[in-house]
Amino acid sequence: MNSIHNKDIITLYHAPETRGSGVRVLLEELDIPYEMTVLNFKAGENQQPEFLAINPLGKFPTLVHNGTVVTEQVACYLYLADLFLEKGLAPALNDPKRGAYLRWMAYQGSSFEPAVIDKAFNRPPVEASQSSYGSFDKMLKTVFDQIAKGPYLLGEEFYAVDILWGLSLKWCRMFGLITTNPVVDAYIERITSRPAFIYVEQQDQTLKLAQDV
Ligand SMILES: N[C@@H](CCC(=O)N[C@@H](CS)C(=O)NCC(=O)O)C(=O)O
Repeated sequence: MNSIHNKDIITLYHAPETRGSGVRVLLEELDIPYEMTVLNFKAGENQQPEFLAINPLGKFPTLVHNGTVVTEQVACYLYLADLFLEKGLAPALNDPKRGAYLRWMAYQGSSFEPAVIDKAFNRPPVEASQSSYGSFDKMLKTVFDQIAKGPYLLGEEFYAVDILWGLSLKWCRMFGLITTNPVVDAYIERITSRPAFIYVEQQDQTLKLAQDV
């Protein structure tokens, strides 16, 4: 059964090499038709009234499905993987893995990202009990311990949550914000060597070159 029918229109408002890239990878992994509006955020196109009317934050990713606007990357992943549940990239509501799936989706946005941003800007750590992520080291160890169970974040099956983590860990490693280990490196490679990642990475390069002229 395919839950998309001819009238469904999915549009991704995208800028290359942003959090939107992972959402595009998910669209590719789902193998569903989608439209894309590419904006140049270095040129400030995301601050133009037309885009702000859709997402007042002017941020990527921004997704529109039949008029419903979804923003925040974690919400975009959850929305799409559930919308196309038959594609097997999210555990069903009654699947015992559902709790862990939601937990690791939420953890990326509510703990990992704030921790990494604090670190990137050398913000002094706050008392662990007052911080959404506790301490940076404990947060990262929690993620790495989960990855070590492998081969994917929730075990044997690849889910949308792996796209989220594979890409964000790759970027954070590239920017020197996290120190990985061989097991985590192998996980990042396992995820980001998939054809959908390679395709989106190549497409992003082309889009970037076109925007830089
Ligand atoms: N909390 C948002 C963050 C989105 C975000 O900051 N995206 C960046 C690109 S990676 C962006 O759109 N920056 C452009 C701007 O804020 O002007 C999410 O998870 O989607």
